[in-house]
Amino acid sequence: MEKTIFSGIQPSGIITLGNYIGAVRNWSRISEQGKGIFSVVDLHAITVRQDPKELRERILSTLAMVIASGVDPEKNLIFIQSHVSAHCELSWILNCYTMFGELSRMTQFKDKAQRYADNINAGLFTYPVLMAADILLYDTDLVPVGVDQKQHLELARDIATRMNGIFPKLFKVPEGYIPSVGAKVMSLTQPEKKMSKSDPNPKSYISIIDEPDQIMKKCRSAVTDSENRIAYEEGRPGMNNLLTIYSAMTGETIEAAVARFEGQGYGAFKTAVAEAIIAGLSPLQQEYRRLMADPGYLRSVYTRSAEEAGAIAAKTLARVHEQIGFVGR
Ligand code: ATP
Ligand code: LTN
Repeated sequence: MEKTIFSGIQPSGIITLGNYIGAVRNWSRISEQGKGIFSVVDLHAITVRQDPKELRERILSTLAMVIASGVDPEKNLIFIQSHVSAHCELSWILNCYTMFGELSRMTQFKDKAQRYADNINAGLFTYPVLMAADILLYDTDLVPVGVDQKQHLELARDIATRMNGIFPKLFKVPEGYIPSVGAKVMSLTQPEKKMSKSDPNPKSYISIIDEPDQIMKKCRSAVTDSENRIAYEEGRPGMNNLLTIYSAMTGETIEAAVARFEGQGYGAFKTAVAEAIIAGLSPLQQEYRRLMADPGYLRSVYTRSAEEAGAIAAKTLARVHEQIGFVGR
């Protein structure tokens, strides 16, 4: 049986090198093992305030970036979450089988509640339940994500397992797929924090559409340390992060990269990291520009994908309604 792969990305900024290495580029790689269903999760994005005009533009540019990153729209579905209403419908049902205490333990909620202290809305709290609905609607086998989503994925598995205990075989329990290198790319300015596309400081991240000279500048000013030795070691988050990025972009192991740069200064190393990023992103950037110039094509991808995804999701939702005791339409 062909595997189903599902993942999502928020249109909350421009896709960063962290999103790309940790998640999106793996979408195309593992979707070769089966059917990929990928979503631009606009419903998740509004858990934080968004400007409507910017949000609309970002939903489309995020979709284009996903395609440019290698996900083939002929073989996979790439849709906009709000176009498939079953996500909200299943989310409500799952809410009733999710405990307040479980959601209170989610570290992303605790972090975001601190960061957006003036807007701790109920959506921010129940965010992981909507994510569970996204995954469970498609009887997903594999969920490619960065390590920051591991806790949410565990919760989705817990909800599925709990409901299966009440309603036998209701859901398929999904597995995560977290890459061995680059599952958590760190901020360039505060390397103890993860690189995040909604970081207010653009120097902290590399967006996948940054120009070569911006990439060079950001890498050269990345925070490291004063050890002046290129090595992957405990307690050196800035250095370790640059080595991880280099390894992820070139395919060379971290050990081989350390050997290659032995005895060289930070300047030469940072330049080489920037060059590896520029070379790796260049084909993607060309494809992105081509796609953005063709809104009709993007529209055809998200319309067709939402139709197909909607049909699968409707079946799952009907199965859930039936088992929990609702009256069919
Ligand atoms: P936001 O800053 O708005 O919270 P984000 O940059 O954290 O967004 P998401 O849209 O929440 O990005 O995540 C999309 C995917 O990218 C997820 O699978 C997530 O695990 C992965 N991801 C996000 N940041 C990183 C990172 N720094 N390193 C590796 N993977 C990441
Ligand atoms: N919460 C994820 C985005 C996301 C997702 C999903 C990932 C929403 N729904 C379903 C995998 C599967 C995040 O990256 N913050």
